[in-house]
Amino acid sequence: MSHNEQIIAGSAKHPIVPQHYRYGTAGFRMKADLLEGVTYRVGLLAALRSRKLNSQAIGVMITASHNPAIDNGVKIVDPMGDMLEQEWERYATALVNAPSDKDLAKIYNALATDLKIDLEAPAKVIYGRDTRPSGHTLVTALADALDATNTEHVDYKILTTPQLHYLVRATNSEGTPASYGEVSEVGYYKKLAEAFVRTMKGKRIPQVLQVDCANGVGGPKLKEFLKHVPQDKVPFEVQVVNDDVLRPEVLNLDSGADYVKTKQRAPPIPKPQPGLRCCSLDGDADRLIYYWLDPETNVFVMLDGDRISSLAASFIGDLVESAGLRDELRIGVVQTAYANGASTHYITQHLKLPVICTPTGVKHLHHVAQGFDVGVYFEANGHGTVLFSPDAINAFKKTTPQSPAQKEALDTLAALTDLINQTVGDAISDMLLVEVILAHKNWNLRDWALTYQDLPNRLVRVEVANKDVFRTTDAERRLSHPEGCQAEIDQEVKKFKDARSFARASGTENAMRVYAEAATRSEANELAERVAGIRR
Ligand code: 16G
Ligand code: ZN
Repeated sequence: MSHNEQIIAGSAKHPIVPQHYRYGTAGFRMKADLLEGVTYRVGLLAALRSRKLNSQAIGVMITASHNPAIDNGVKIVDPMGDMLEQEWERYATALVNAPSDKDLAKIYNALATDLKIDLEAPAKVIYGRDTRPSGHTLVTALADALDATNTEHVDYKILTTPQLHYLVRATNSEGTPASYGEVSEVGYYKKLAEAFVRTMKGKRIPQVLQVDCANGVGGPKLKEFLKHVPQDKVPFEVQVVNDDVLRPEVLNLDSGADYVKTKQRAPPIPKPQPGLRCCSLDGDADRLIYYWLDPETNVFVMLDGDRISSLAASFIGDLVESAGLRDELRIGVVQTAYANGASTHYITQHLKLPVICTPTGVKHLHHVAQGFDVGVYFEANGHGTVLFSPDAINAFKKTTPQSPAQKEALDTLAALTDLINQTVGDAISDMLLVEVILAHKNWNLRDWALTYQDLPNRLVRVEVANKDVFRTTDAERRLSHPEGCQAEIDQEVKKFKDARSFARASGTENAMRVYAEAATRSEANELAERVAGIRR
């Protein structure tokens, strides 16, 4: 069979359900039964991308993160472990929407011609999936696309999303001076465990940490990670809860980082215990939220992505200062419009660090963070990481220390560059980072929460006929369309103290989101309702 015949035959085995598909913020994500044909076509695109980029390995991750168990999703990972280049999202959309198997082959060939891709060049794609049962079928469709295009492929089976990102970068940097680590899942654990022990420096954490894994892939992977930390070096007791991956229906059910962040309360199971330090991962372990019930007041206190971001910026900023590198390295924080105003104020006024606001979606934050030597980025929902530039890594390793304190700071910074996942937000790695910082500062969650006080806020989802009429500007902080809408929002905001509000179209569902914050909870609620009521 010719290439074309193979592509057409494969596509006939994995038919597409006709409807309009779009490669969005999270790749293609929807009910799993719509995704088989989509995944086949994504496989074709991943093969093209590898051939375009000198046969480097491209990743494909099959997950629907915090969504319900019946959903699934598929997204592409670029060679350095970052998200698919934006320009290519259009090509993905074009391929997936091909009306017939034959049209698919035509579009595939046209893309190869337009992008000057040699279809005979070698190509490599590696992939993984979360614990959703539908992942099996989707992986089969993907593998068929890779066989049809004569692409080498490696199935890493069940992984967290950040583990796949790690593996893509490790594969492409193997044997080079920029090697990112051993090319295996175990290599990932070894790298993190070694860096964790190195940054902890023998410190012990007296309190237990309870980790809610949303009954997703994070549970088994976290337990696997802990086996790689030498027994005598485990600095704390970890209780892994909600780690049932055998009953698919409980995935993300009343648990996980998204539940905690949106409901602003602890999962009902296990029963919340006052004073217990807790954190939650999401279904594919790339988001992290901390919380506890303050034992003195019995009030639920949440430490979200903004808190992790400001904690990391403060700790790393101080280390860079002690390392004598403050004038050499540019440190900055990247947030979205959802960042609590109090966190932005704390970072700019107290930490004296610049903050840049970008549109929602990790790819935007990641890209801007790359402009700093130390770029801290987190979405309020707990997805984020810290990026170090080659200059920064070099400075940490090559600077000759003039004092024990400077040496200590340089060593810790160097270890942090290994502890923190440089490809994408990683809940396990971020959790270790938070633990290291709290241990170094000798803080409990109350100390952390006291750094600043969040402004009360409210997020509402608004059903609209067509979300696409709502267009934003200024990093989603203002509406440019429909005309006049923004003026009405401004009018409402003016009526409240310390208030801010914005409306934006969701990138993952057909709905609008309205965010409001104000001096008191009731004012934040009222402002959100009023802005949500502005319809065109
Ligand atoms: C996706 C994004 C997440 C963002 C969310 C916003 C990635 C990996 N994920 O889940 O970062 O917060 O979309 O959803 O970029 P929305 O547009 O529906 O509000
Ligand atoms: Zn996720």
